[in-house]
Amino acid sequence: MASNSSTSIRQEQHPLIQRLAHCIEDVWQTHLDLSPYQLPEDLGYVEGRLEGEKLTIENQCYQTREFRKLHLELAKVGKSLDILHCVMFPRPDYNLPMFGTDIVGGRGQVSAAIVDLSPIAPPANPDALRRSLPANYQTALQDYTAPSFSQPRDLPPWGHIFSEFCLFVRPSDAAEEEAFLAHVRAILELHCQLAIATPSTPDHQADLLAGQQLYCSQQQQNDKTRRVLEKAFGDAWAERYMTTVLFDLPTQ
Ligand code: 18B
Repeated sequence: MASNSSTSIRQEQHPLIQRLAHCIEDVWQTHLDLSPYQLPEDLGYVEGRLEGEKLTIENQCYQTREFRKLHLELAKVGKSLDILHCVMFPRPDYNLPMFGTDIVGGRGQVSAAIVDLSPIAPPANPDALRRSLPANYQTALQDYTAPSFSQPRDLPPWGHIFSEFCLFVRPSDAAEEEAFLAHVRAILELHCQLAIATPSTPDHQADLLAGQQLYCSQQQQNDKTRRVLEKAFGDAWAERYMTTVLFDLPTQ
């Protein structure tokens, strides 16, 4: 599945990132029927320079019956920063949450590891602050015990898009890295299994698109991501990349 170039960047990355990338591809291939997805031309493999260090980005993208876009991205900034980014965008005629995960590591240590199934549908109760997960996801996630970590991290102000089940930590040792990997695999398998069992319901598309729009506009406010891209490629390029590759919306 991986191209030769992605094999090479991967071999140099933090072991947790290599293993998570492999895990995501494995779960996708096992559970989903993948077709190619065309990224904007010139944005599949990108190189820039960040304060003298080379920034390399490699993207893999697929689509399926239920998902408009499955995006797995690996990025490397010199020897100091390794990043894995993955988002699964549902088609708007499927009432599914957004799966997202991000790992940021450098110099042997992972500083941020986050995974969530984020709610997209309008809240069941109009007074509720958060959008809501489909009932079958809610039940499955309530029944599942997530591992605990010694260094949980606080979400930034734009992070209200995430669910109550969001896990955001700094893994403190090899055992916690292992636990994070197992947790992402469990969440991803659950998501793929529930997604393929979910029927298409065309009548909620406008609401579901609005939910994805909110998710993307909040993620676009992540200044830490933007800064890395701006320093290597400039402001306009970073804006284009964040809105067309990382957090784009369906064109319909
Ligand atoms: N992200 N991340 O994907 N980000 O893309 N990421 C950072 O230790 C990149 C997602 C998320 O505390 C950091 O603080 C780059 C998805 C959250 O203010 C850096 C790319 C999710 C934070 C980057 C990338 C997500 C965060 C700082 C493109 C969730 C904490 C690391 C390849 C589903 C934000 C640190 C905060 C942090 C960089 C979340 C450097 C360049 C899908 C919440």
